[in-house]
Amino acid sequence: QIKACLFDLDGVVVDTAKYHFIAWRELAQELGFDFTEADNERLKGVSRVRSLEILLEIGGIELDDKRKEQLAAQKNENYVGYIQRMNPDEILPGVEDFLKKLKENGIRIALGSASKNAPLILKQIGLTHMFDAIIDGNSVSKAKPDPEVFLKGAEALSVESGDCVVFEDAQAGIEAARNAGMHVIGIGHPDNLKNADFVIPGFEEMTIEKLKFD
Ligand code: G16
Ligand code: MG
Repeated sequence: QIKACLFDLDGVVVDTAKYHFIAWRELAQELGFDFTEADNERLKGVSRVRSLEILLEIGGIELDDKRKEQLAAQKNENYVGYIQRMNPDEILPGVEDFLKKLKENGIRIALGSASKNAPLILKQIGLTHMFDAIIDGNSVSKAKPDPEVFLKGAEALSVESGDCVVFEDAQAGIEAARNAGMHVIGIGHPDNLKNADFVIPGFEEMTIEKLKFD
């Protein structure tokens, strides 16, 4: 019996990856190299600091920690400029209806995101009130595939891991959910999401009836 649903943010509730991409690409260009959409795939679900390291690796650039901190802050300032202009139209199709159905059925809802900007994004899209707990990059110290973010979510909701389902669009997030001992539904294409209970293209395909696992 499923008692709680835990949602990743970027790629599950909203597509903030496109804003991350613009902001990272601007930084790369400033540093004198190009950053493609294919490169951006490597940053999905990955923390800000680690994302910068991958970006610098792509550009073949080595910098000291102080400079890295400056660049991460600069990228974030730029990124926040984009998300400050987000609105409820950017909620991915079917998400809001599914959240409402969960509430009607007494199933608890938590956010489990790597982003430190998660509270701002939820505010901009008007969904803050739908979440019973918000666990984000400000409250975790270990990145996915470490299970910390989802274990904290379950704890905040007082629900056992085995009674939780995680919705994830990144392989590291699927692994994190598995490491937490939770069920996991992939959002996207099955080829990119190994080890999920099943994969759906989006929430228009999701129903309460599908929350049954043996
Ligand atoms: C999101 C994105 C990542 C991003 C990370 C940290 O994770 O998928 O690309 O690097 O958050 O974001 P910020 O720089 O805002 O702290 P998730 O877990 O919501 O998919
Ligand atoms: Mg994600």
